[in-house]
Amino acid sequence: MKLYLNKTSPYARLVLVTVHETGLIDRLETVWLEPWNDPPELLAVNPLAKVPALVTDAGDALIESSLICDHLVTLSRREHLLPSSLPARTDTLRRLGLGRACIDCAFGAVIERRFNNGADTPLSQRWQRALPRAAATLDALSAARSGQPSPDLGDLAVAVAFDYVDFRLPEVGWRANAPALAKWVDRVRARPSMQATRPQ
Ligand SMILES: N[C@@H](CCC(=O)N[C@@H](CS)C(=O)NCC(=O)O)C(=O)O
Repeated sequence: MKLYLNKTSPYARLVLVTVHETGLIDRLETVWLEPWNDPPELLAVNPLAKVPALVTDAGDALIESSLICDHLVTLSRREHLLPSSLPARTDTLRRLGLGRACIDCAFGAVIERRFNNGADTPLSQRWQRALPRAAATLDALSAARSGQPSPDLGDLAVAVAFDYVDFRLPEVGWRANAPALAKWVDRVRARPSMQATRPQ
């Protein structure tokens, strides 16, 4: 398998963390590139010029981080990461959706700034305001997660999202709203998969 990615993308990080958690790291070839430059090798696998993109062993190009993670979990048969039966699957998908949406808000706010000479726009402000609210919602779900021996895909998405917020938007201050979530994120963040993929 070949994964196209860059160092700071939280979407790419979620996929790379999942590669570690599924035990598939030895089967992975990585192609590091800058998507904003529209590199031809990325365009050949993703016409939208975004990372992550995964080319499977069968030669199929997959895009969209959540879908790539779903593929990796299925391939690895590590069911605890994304259970196949209800209601456990719904519970994981609910947190995966919230975590991924938080990545959208945080990444969107950072990109808005980048394209406006570092200034916040109404959109970037709106997305930053959403993050503490989402943290409060996730906080209520975190107490049940803290008893789990290992994280699922929902936990990984949430941890990647709020680690990215701490890295790029420390002023958001989501922890005050969400002490249980903060504790759980810190525990997930200590895992080798998260440590090996820290943005720099
Ligand atoms: N919904 C996509 C989002 C991917 C995405 O926006 N990636 C950024 C990471 S830097 C990117 O490649 N942006 C380049 C662009 O938007 O042109 C996913 O979940 O994989």
